[in-house]
Amino acid sequence: MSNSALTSQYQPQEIEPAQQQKWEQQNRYQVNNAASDKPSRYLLSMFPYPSGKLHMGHVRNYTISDVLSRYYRLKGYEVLQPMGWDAFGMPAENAAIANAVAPAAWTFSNIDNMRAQLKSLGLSIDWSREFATCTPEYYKWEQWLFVQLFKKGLVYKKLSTVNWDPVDNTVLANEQVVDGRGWRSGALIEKREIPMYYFNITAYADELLNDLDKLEGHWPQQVITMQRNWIGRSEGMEIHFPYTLNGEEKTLDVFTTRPDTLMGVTYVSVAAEHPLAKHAAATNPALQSFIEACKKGSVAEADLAKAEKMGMDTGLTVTHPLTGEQVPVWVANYVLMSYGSGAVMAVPAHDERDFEFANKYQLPIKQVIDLKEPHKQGQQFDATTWQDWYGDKQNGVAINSGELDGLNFKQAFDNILTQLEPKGLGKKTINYRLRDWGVSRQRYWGCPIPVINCADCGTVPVPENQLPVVLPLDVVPDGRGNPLNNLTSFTDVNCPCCGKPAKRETDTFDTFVESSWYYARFASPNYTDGMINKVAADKWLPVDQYVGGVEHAVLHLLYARFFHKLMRDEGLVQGDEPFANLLTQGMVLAGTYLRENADGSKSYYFPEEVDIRYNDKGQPIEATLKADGQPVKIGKIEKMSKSKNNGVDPQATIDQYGADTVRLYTMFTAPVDQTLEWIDDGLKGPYNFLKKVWRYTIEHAETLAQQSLTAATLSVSDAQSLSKAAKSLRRKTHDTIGKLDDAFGKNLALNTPVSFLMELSNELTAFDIRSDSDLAVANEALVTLLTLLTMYAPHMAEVLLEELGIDVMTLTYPTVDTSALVQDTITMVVQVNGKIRGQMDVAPNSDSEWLKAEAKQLDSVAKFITGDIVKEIVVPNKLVNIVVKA
Ligand code: ANZ
Ligand code: ZN
Repeated sequence: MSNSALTSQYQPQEIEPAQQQKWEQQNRYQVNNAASDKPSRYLLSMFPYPSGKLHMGHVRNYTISDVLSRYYRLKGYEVLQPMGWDAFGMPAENAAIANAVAPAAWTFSNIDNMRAQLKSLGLSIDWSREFATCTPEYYKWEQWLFVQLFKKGLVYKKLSTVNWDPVDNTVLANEQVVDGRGWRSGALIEKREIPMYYFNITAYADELLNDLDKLEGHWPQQVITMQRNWIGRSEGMEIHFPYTLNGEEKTLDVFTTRPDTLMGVTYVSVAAEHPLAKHAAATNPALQSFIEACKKGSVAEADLAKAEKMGMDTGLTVTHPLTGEQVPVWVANYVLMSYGSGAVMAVPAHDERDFEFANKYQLPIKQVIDLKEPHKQGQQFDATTWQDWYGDKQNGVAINSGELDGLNFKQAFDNILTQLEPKGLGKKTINYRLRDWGVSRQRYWGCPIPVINCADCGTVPVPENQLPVVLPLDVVPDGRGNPLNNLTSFTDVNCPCCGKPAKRETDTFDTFVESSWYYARFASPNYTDGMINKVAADKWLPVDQYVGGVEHAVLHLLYARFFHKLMRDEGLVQGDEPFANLLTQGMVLAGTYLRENADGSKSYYFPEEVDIRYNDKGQPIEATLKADGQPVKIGKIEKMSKSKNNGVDPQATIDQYGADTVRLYTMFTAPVDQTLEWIDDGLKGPYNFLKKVWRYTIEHAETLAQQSLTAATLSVSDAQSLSKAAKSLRRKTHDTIGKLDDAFGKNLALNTPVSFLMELSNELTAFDIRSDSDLAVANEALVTLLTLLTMYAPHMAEVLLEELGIDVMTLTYPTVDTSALVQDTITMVVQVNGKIRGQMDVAPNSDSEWLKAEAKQLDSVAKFITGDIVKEIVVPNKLVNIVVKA
């Protein structure tokens, strides 16, 4: 029974912190790893980098998984929703350089701030599982896995090129190189080759590709496609072009997906780094400088595709494997050393890049594919429409190709293979665009790579009983190299093999390593006997629903999928995939206000700095700067970002309206996977909705108290004899229960339920209580509304349910009373010549003839039937229209 302690005013600032404190004291959202009869559900949002401040993207991300978590709890699931920190990475080092504060101190104080902000959102998180990836308790286990993989040969060391800043004596990440210069020193960047560690992800390429089939329908199609393209499987042939060098027989190997065009090869092109190019350059200074120029440019594939085709003849030739003719070898800037074998058999008639190149350097073009399609028959090959001739494996047949003539792609492929394979000049191969994953970073703030370099024994993994290799914390990087290199207490060790003095590796892991397995660690975050406790992993994994930004569609998800398979092969986890379902939430956008400066640059202003006039749709139409009263331009609606000054601070918004309103607003404004355009004014709608529900509940509680009734025991009896209005409210109540269930369970539509709840609330507050049974119906509607609202506005909904004397600990998802959904009468409109003249209450789906007769008998209708009836139209369950001759 309520003893109404609540005021009639909705005050989120009062109730929210109190609720959060209560949940914490009750350990409400803590789950354990013991077996249970309840089904389990693991909901995970991509964990944040502790930058220090929550942004709206976080709010949206975490609210989505929280609403789902609360839904599954109501449905009787045991729900795990954890939170942690992706805590290594460059921003901490940059902050250290700027403010001379140790990265660890900076990171942990940021974590404290962000944890408090997350808690103020009222997320139902099991905080007992929280961890930061920068702690040795966590990264010990990725060092351990690295050592296992090293032993298995799934990790190896290879020379690779890095950006070297010769002034700061440091390796720079690509984003630290601005216009070819170091971001701090301004020095011209050089390329250097240094040894790096690689994870052999290509060994899993086929599995990573094939298992995408299992995710079909559970992940956004776009993400699956991006993963497929990134892995980039190509089936083709490796073809060998023989040549003699200094009396030695050699072959130049090319990878091609179109061996059927072999007879159209007019030259062969190799990458600038190709050994044959180097060989030719030794005696050709012009070629040497061309090769040097090629190396300077960007190595990004996208840039190469855009760059102008450039090349140079090496003067060397190789032998065509079918005709025995000599084919010239060119160096070309569009050939990648890292793909296939770094050499291409050029077929300018049927490949766009070769075509462009051949035209530029006047190399011959030879058509070797014709099309079976009748309209193409006999048409002369036209260089400008070469695309029409290219790539049509289904319809193309070989021409100008000797004995291959008339064969289609498949036939030509097989024919060439049978000719070349016995001579060792060709074999079937599969190539992947995917490269092995280079994980070495020459940075301090990361997980130390657990190896020791010994002059005698080489690369020695740190023995398991010496793990973790702990990162020293009392270090402040200054931007000049990795400070670990100067820390002899860290570097100087004895070789675990021979005992002689050796050097510890100072490179650290790419931070993608930490984020590749955190989801699994959440099952047993404090486990000290291994990477993952198998019992816990079996209970919780895979993640049932993963929620995050589409910007992680390629790398993070690919690496996590790879790690899951590595851990599976270590016997740590079951199943092949880490994330059963994926939801990629849309970005949060906001309007921008700016001025264009004389030099073409733009100054962006915060909305607070601007006076804005809105039209009645809430769109800004005019803005002036408060400081000078002069106009500013209303810019585009863009992703919230620091550079555009259009970020809305979640904390300020929570302080003003309360978390429940912010949660409702972010869920209700747009479908979860689409962009959300933030409009401050928009918060008023959900806020007023909550206020109204609050007021209604307080009044309802008073009514119950006056009659010595309780909400928990009051129930609707004899539902069949209710008034029409009461039946209609009951129908709305039960309809809403079902609709929300569908929205959550089937479509992950989290926006529409809010409108359904608002509709239910409107119908409830408009409902006139005239009897005891009416009161019971209103009570049922209200309890249902509040129960469903616990998902979106958990603080307020729980406080109000308790006010009504309902035990929130045993709350379950309401069940639909299907009998309440049955509509025993419906109201149909009657028109004469299209004008509404009356209405009638009838049984749904009544017979049309009967309806027409009934309609004509209504007094209000009959008096307008003044002439002959020419037509009678019945729209089932809606209207009857009688057309009368004038
Ligand atoms: C002859 C040919 C004829 C080709 C034709 C295409 C069309 P995907 O499908 O992406 O695997 N290629 C091979 N190695 C290369 C390298 N290192 N750098 C740049 N290009 C390279 O691409 C395979 C095709 O890309 C191969 O098939 C080869 O050109 C080229 F009508 O060989 B093709
Ligand atoms: Zn040694």
